Amino acid sequence: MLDLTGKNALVTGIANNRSIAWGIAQQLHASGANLGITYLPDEKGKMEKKVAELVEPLNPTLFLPCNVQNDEQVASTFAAIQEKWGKLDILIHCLAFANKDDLSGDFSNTSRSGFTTAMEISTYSLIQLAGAAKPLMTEGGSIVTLTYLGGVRAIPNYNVMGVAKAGLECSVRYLAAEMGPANIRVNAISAGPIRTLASSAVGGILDMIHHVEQVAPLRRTVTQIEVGNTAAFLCSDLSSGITGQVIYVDAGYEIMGM
Ligand code: NAD
Ligand code: 0WE
Repeated sequence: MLDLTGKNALVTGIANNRSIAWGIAQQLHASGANLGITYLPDEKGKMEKKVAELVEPLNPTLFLPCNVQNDEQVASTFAAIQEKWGKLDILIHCLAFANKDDLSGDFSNTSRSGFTTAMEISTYSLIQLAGAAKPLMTEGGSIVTLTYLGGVRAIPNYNVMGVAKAGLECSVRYLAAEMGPANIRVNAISAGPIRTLASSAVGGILDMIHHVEQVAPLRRTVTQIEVGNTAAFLCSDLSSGITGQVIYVDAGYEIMGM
């Protein structure tokens, strides 16, 4: 059975009740995991308050600010895990960012700084967090990140994020190869389009969702909870033979040619 009792899980990427990370956190909690939650801090402390209220019912035993562009915040996050938990079993990497200008128009207009930003926050952060998690995963572990089909196919407007996701999926393979001997598994979930804070800021997302509803074998999109259930599986012993993979949770859309 799917049982995560006794497992310590760090979940990044919760911004609100539509976040994919929120669906994942709920399903890890339902499976018995002990949760640590990080949030992206802002100047006014609004995000801290909002996320704290949201996650309270999941009884997190760690709640920390962690902007992946800030090395000190990343270091204190893992220092707190070491101090409070002693070991880490599960890391959920569920964050991405590109400048809005780089998510429309000609891909060939992508600036050097826009490319760097997307790669640093959306791709390097997995390598960074996995590297910090590795020494704490003393009894093995599971690392799960979120990707999108735009890393494999040319999806209109996904542009520089597609390059970032291709790098992310490749990083999953290199991290899995490195960490397998320590019984740390690394996998990605490729989710179909879901309305979230990040996706709603993108023009045309509703049309894309409508298209998926017509074409995907299941004739619908997926929910954050369905992604959360696959994440719980990938974090549990039920998936003990799976590493380095990209698993599609997309109502089957990826298999279709027309
Ligand atoms: P979301 O806006 O709820 O989550 C994105 C998160 O990234 C936010 O919590 C934000 O605070 C965080 N973030 C951004 N910059 C950060 C930084 N510098 N440091 C720390 N955190 C930072 O949107 P979401 O759709 O739930 O996105 C989560 C993940 O799922 C992303 O990797 C995204 O690419 C992926 N994904 C989303 C969809 C979709 O359609 N929504 C589909 C496939 C994959
Ligand atoms: O990965 C994503 C979202 C990525 C994202 C979204 C934003 C919007 C607001 C990264 N950075 C930003 N920066 C902002 O300022 N998805 C898979 C959702 C998504 O985004 C798209 C999509 C889909 C689907 C962008 C263009 C086309 C399709």
